[in-house]
Amino acid sequence: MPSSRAPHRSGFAALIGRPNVGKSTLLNRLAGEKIAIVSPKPQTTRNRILGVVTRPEGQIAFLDTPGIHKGRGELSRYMVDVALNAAGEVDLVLFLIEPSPTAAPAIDPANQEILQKLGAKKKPVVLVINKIDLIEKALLLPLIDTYQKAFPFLEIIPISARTGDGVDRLFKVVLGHLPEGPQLFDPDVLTDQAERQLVAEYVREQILRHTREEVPYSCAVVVDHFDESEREPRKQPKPGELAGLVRIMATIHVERESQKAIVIGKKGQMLKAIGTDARKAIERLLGTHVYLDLRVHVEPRWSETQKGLRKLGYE
Ligand SMILES: Nc1nc2c(ncn2[C@@H]2O[C@H](COP(=O)(O)OP(=O)(O)OP(=O)(O)O)[C@@H](O)[C@H]2O)c(=O)[nH]1
Ligand SMILES: [Mg+2]
Repeated sequence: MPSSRAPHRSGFAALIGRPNVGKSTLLNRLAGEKIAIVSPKPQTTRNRILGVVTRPEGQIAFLDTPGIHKGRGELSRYMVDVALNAAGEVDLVLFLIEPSPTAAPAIDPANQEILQKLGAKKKPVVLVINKIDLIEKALLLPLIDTYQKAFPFLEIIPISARTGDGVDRLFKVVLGHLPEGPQLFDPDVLTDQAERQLVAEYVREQILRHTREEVPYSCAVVVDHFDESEREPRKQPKPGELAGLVRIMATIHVERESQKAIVIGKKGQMLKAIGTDARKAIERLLGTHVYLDLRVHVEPRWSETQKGLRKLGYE
């Protein structure tokens, strides 16, 4: 490597913020692949999700996290713990906010509280103002000014995770604050999630899309069987083509009979729609044909106890 080249840098950066500000959308944009599910509903992400971005000048391991919120129940406590623990483990925190298109550029109490918690972690923090595609440019400067006065941010970077505006610059700025060092992950590694986990998340994404009110918060998806015996591993399908077959059985756990009835729908229509949309997305993910068998099971109050969470894979 010529000596004039900048040194190779690497490290971990956590995406932290309130629910729905676009953390997972940003992770997917950075990684160039859909490794985290996204929805217009808050509290979509429930676990820490690794997304490794490898470039010639360096490698950043991003950790997407659940939105920090005040919610009742064990699941909310678990999610907030996951996020704050991730913030404590990384080299640098990316604190994401979304600007209000109308309100004065004040820091809302929820973000003030998160900033206090981040301050206690004593980690360098970059403020990322996301969704700038939604606001007038003129509103940005007063917002930056307000936040700058409230916290010693390393940098403040406006982006749109949806359009990609500013995301490349964000990567470069973050990398510049990471230590010199070798690659931490094999360059082929994109995430640490197993295909089974991704499949369960893709099914949950369709439940979030198709249902409303409490069902999204009360559902959990577990893949029970993942049969790859007809996968044809040697056959590399061309992009968009499917080769071989993967048979998947998954259970959608809800907390009440009434929720089960909603997820199944009249004459099974809802479950069919969820299954069809999930299958198509999973086929694109795996590059194989997919046979997807979904069942619905009532696991009373699973989100309210540690035991219930563990039973459904949140630990
Ligand atoms: N207009 C616009 N919408 C965005 C942008 N980034 C994310 N969104 C939308 O905001 C919503 C929430 O996005 P997510 O990526 O799921 O947000 P999150 O912060 O991961 O949410 P939680 O996982 O619930 O904490 C989705 O409808 C996204 O499409 C953006 O830059 N511009
Ligand atoms: Mg998310």
